[in-house]
Amino acid sequence: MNFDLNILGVEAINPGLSTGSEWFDTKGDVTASYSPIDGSLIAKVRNARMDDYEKLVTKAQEAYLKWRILPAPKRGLVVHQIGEALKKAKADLGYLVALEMGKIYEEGLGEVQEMIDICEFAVGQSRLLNGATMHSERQYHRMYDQYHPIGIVGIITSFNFPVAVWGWNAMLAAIAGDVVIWKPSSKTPISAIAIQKIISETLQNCNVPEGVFNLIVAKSSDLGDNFAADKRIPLISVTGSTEVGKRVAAIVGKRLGKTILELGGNNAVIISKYADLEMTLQSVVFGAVGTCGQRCTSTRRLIVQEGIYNEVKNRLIAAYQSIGERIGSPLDKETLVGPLVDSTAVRNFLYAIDKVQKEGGTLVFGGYQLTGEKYPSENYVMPAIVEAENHYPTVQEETFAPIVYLIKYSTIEEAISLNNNVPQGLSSCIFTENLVEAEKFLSETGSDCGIANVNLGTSGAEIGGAFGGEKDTGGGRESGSDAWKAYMRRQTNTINFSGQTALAQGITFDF
Ligand code: UN1
Repeated sequence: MNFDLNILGVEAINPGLSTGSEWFDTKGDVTASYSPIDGSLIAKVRNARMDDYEKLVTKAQEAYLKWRILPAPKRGLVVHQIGEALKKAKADLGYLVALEMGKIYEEGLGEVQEMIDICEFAVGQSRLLNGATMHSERQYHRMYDQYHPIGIVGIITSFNFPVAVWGWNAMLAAIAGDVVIWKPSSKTPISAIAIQKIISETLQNCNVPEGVFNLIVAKSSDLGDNFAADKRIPLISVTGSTEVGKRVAAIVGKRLGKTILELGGNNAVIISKYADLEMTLQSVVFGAVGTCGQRCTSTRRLIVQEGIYNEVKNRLIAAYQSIGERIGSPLDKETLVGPLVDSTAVRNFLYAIDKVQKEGGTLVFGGYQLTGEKYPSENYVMPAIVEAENHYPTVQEETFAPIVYLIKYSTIEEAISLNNNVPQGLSSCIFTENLVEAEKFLSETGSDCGIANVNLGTSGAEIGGAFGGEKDTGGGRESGSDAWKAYMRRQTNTINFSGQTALAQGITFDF
């Protein structure tokens, strides 16, 4: 590896707190970020502690008073400049994401592109923070709703998309007039530090007050619950496991704060006998093994029509065999699958493989750790294919690793019911050329997920659509469509220009 972190402004030891362009001497202990690729040290961070956090919140509160009165399209211009800065840094940042998270370079670039896309989306949205105008039931009254900024938005992100998820949240929050405090995953703090360095010049050039784009690197054990409990943060957006989401939501809920929850998925692909199998397999393989199975949208279950089950199984095994040759360093051009993020993830992978077999599953491919010269750390695994039944406890859980469960069905109704019969509800799809099946899958009696696709996979959503899911996935929506509304408070306004008092519902109250 001959990548120079200085290009992105990252130092050997970095402070864990920034309010935009300024960095603060944090007082916590130093933690190191190691690459999952080969265990080499990337850089270190001095964690923030609660007293550091207090300084940050004070700064954010002050900044909010200034930022919220800047007209939204002007805030959009700042976001436009952030997008330009990210474009310039795309190659280096994509590399750093690959280095720190372990996804292949191509996907690292894709992740940065996702951020650039949301910047462009947010710039347009900054002129479209529209509310509705309603007709009043009272004469000479006008009624409308409008959206105002909400205040400080806490953004808790996970390791698997170490930069893009911040982008989805922060760019919409920024055009909405909010200020953000970003707490990245402690597995990928250096990517967050690089982002902060990349945007800092832009923030200065645009005269953005310190305290609008804040970053705090801290241990969850120090900051986590305090952050969630802080009444000064009206909205907390969490991307991560269902377990983490439930914990944060309970704390935020207790103070009646708001949350955007984007949690675990258990995403299925229904493969109908009417599917174009060539195209289906391509999508399925990317969804199941891409990012080494570490997307919340990764394909975890294949629900296959019984008439084509054996053919799908055999072709899938053949595809996995060729993928097996392309596992290695994500920085190598030939690689399609990099390592898991750390040894805990490997343990969870092996544990799930073992457990599902005890429950009755049959391992038909992979499912083991890879060792040898080609694998410079202990984090590489051979993606697994397991024949299983939907109700097995392991199949019902999200294991953040490349395991795909093969499940048989006979009728489309049964396939839809299997798709829905898990606690999570993020992404789903059906491969079919049959219109009736496709429409059934998308109808109110179809998929119960936040994302439902026809003839394309479960992962790789575009930013233009609202992103998120139901049930244990948490119900939140980020990114496109009208997800921006979650970052604002709605106000209903009625103006009386009749010169008289008129009560609604025709009530008279004369005295
Ligand atoms: C995630 O895994 O947390 O649809 C997000 C996708 C990406 C985002 C994934 N656009 O797979």
